[in-house]
Amino acid sequence: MAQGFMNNDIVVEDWAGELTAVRHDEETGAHFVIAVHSTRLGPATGGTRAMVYSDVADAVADARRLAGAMTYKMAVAGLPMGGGKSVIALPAPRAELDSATWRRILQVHAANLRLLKGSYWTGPDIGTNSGDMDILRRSTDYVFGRSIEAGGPGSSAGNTAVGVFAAVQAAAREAGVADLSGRRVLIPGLGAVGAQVAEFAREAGARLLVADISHDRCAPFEAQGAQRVPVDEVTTTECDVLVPCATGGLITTRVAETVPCAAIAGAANNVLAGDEAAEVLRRRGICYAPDFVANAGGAIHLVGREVLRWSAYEVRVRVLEIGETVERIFKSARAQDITTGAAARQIAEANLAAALA
Ligand code: PPY
Repeated sequence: MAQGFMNNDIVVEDWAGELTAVRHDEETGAHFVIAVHSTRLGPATGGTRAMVYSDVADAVADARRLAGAMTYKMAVAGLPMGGGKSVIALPAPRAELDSATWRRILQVHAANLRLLKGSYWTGPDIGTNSGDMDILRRSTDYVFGRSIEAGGPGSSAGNTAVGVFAAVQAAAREAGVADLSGRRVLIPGLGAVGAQVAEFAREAGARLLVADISHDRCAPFEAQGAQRVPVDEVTTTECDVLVPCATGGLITTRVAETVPCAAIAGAANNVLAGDEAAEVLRRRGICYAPDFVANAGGAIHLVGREVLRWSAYEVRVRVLEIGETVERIFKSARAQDITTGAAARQIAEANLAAALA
C-alpha cells in the first residue's frame, strides 16, 4: 500500500555527502534511503534504521544527518571506514507489520545493498537487530552485526553501553564530579543500550532517574530504588548528568538554555538539534560529550571484530579509550574556547585529511 506522504521534496543542495539513493517499494509502501556521506577512509558504514517518518524528505534528511555523524564517528575512533546510514521509512510501526511484509522489506533492502556493490556496508540500528542482519546476509555480503549463532559478533549494545558510561564518567569529571556515588544520573531511553548504562550507573552508586514510554522497561529499575521521570519532563528535571539514550534531537536551542544539569553524555545519535544548541551549552558551562564520540562503542565492536579481526578483549580496551578521547576533547575545547563538537570535528577532519595525503 502506498503511503500518503505530505511532502516529498528532497533538497539536494544542503548536504555535502557523496550519494543518496532513494527507492520506493509499491508492494509494501516502504521507502528506502541509503546515504553515503564519505568513503574517504573506507567503505561507507552505518546501521539500518527502520521506523515511521512523517514524509520521505524527513527520512532522507535523517539518513543524511546520521551518515554524516558516522563519518565523524569512524574518523575520531580511528576506524578505517567511511560514513553512511540507511533509513527504511515503514508504512506502519514494525511491531504492526506482518512477517511477510517485513521479509519483503529486507529483500528489497538487500537488493539495494547489492546494487551499491560494497560502497556501503550496513548493520543494526533502531528498528533492526542481529536477526535481521542474518537474513540480509543470506543475499548480500555487505552486512555487519550478524548474531553469534550465524557467525557474527552479536549485539553491539554491550560495548556501546561501556563506551557511553566511560563518556558519562569523563563528562562528570569535567563538571567537577569525580565520583558518581550519590549523584543524580537521568537516563531517558531504556532500550538495549540505555538499560545497560543505567545498570552501570546504579553499580557506581548513582541516584538513578529513568524515563521511558514503556512502563515495563522502567519497572525493574524502580524496584531497585530508581525514580521514574515522565518522558516529557526529562529536560526540566534537575540532575547531575543527563544521559540521552532514546532517539536524537532532545537538546534543542531552547532546551539547551534551560536544561538543569551539569553534564550531558549519552548513546543517542544527533542529540543536539543544531550547532546553536552546542554553543548555548558551552556558554552555560554544561559539559557535553559529543554523541559521535560517546556512542562509538557499537562501531568499534562491529568494525573491530569483523574488519580488523580484533579479539573481544582488544575491542573492549579500545571502547574504554572513549573515556580518554572525551577527556582530550574537553581539554581542547576549553583551550580554544570552542564547543566540544567543534573540537571533536577537528580531530575527525585531521584524520580525514591525513587519509587524502
Ligand atoms: C552507529 O554507531 O550509529 C552505527 O550505525 C553502528 C554501525 C557501525 C558499523 C556498522 C554498522 C553499524
